[in-house]
Amino acid sequence: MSQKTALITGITGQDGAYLAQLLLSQGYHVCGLVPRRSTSEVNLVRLEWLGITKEVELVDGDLLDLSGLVRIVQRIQPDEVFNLGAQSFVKTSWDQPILTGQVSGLGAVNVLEALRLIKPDARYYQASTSEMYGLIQEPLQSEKTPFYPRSPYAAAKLYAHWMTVNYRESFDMYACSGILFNHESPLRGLEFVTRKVTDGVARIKKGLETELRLGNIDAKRDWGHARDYVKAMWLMLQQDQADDYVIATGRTTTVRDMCRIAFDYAGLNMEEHLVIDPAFFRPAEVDILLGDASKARAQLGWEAETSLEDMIKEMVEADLERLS
Ligand code: GDR
Repeated sequence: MSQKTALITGITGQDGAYLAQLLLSQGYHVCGLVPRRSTSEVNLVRLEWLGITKEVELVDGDLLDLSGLVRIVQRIQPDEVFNLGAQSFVKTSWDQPILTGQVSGLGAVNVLEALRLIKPDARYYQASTSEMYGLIQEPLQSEKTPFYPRSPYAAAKLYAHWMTVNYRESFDMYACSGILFNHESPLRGLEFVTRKVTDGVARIKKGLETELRLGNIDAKRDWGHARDYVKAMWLMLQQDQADDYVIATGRTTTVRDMCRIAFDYAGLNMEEHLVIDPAFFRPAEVDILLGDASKARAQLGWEAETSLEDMIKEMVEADLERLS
């Protein structure tokens, strides 16, 4: 069989890097879209960390630029396209609601349009999110649970989600939406709470800081490992028919308890260091998320493999090493 070509938007992010690694191990030619503005350098730290920077082909392009996307699709003729690019930090989306709508919402439609025009038989993966459930309508969220977004980010992602469904139904395109619950790793950005915690714990352990400032520690999330979750993305594009899937662990934990796991692992007393700071509260909060991934288990044979404890341990260790 001839080599498959994949295009990943958001390749420089956590999921993009792990997915690129997985696809390379499967023998794909991997292209990654990188938005490059003026002289700013592309952030390759995650691809470097995994040692795969030289194995991927980086293409300059932007989710906001349809004609550029059309040219890229024309040139590389991708078999599979993974749209992971987004303004993905929920809190920032209240400060940048329009940019978030353009990148995380319309950006997906630009990719779908480029494929519809040039390569309608390409398989498309949309990075949808548990944030779309927002103010939860059912205690356990599945593909059938109604959505109730609680941030400009979630509203933008919901638009992209329905457009993915719509392109599948309108144009018979193989377009899938993965509704992924929170997924973390040592490659997670420092703005997200797990990595903020593991980095903060490592700094305190090394004597570089004395406190860790967090917002709402009563929020509960269903946290899995990004390395496990990118496998689900790939599996979704290998089926006979396109469909949407929830990807989650089925366990929910408060930010407080996740934080305690990190402090305990480092042999530190959380109460001595944790400070609650109103600056990190959000205008509207998603209080609790808990995913039901039974459809993915039954149809994709996918299951979360890494426990929260093992993941936090891996992240604390990686942060301690980074600081050494
Ligand atoms: P989330 O992730 O908003 O769920 O979206 P994040 O890690 O930012 O927040 C999780 C929960 O922790 C609470 N929290 C804090 N969060 C941050 N970032 N910083 C803090 O200091 C802090 N203190 C408490 C938050 O209020 C929230 O309840 C992530 C993103 O990756 C999205 O792009 C993705 O779609 C979803 O996960 C699934």
